[in-house]
Amino acid sequence: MSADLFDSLPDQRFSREQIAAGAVLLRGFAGPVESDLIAALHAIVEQAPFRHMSTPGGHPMSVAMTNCGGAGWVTDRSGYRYDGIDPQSGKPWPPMPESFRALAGRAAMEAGFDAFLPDACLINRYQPGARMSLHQDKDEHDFGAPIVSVSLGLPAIFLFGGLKRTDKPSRHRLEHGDIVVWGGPSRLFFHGVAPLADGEHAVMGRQRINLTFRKAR
Ligand code: MD3
Ligand code: FE
Repeated sequence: MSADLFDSLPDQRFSREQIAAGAVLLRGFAGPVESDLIAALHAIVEQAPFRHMSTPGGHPMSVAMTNCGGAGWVTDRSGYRYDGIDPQSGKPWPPMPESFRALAGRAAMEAGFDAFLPDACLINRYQPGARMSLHQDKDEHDFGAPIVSVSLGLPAIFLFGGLKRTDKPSRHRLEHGDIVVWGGPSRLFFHGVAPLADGEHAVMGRQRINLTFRKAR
């Protein structure tokens, strides 16, 4: 039997790109554990289905959301906050799967954050046309901890601005398996997602899923 084609290549399954001060894009980092992530995701969504939450202004978001972990991000007429209870079921959010926690920890380590222990994982589902307007993530207590995001499914254009809402955003295409670690100065940069283009992803179908791991408390 011939040697495997890849035997002679270095064992590097991802590539690294610095996209801003403190922001590191690890292209393909989640690829090797894709099937574990998807299986765990199915189990979470069975207990805590995706739903369109409303902004404090009363507008339903185009992105559908759910959470796992001890703290879940929620928005309703009374504002944005982290809550241990899913308001739809009245029960705690599903626990964070070990495969999720381990992946987020390894990605943070690659970006120089040694002991990232997320207690929250917000799960965003984009169907074609769904978008997220420019915002900052400021509902967490410790801005010293990074945020780790994992993209699955259809590609999206991620918009990355600066500390001011009016800073012109750069655009980055995030694909299935890509992970970004956002720490240091970039942690409080304005960011968003352009309307999702229609398409069909071989594994995920007609959607994009984004997992964001946070230290909320
Ligand atoms: C940069 N989600 O859930 S992930 C969000 O693709 C959110 O669903 C987007 O923005 C998504 O809040 C972007 C990348 C991301 C997440 C949090 C950040 C980038 C960030 C916090 C600070 C800076
Ligand atoms: Fe955000």
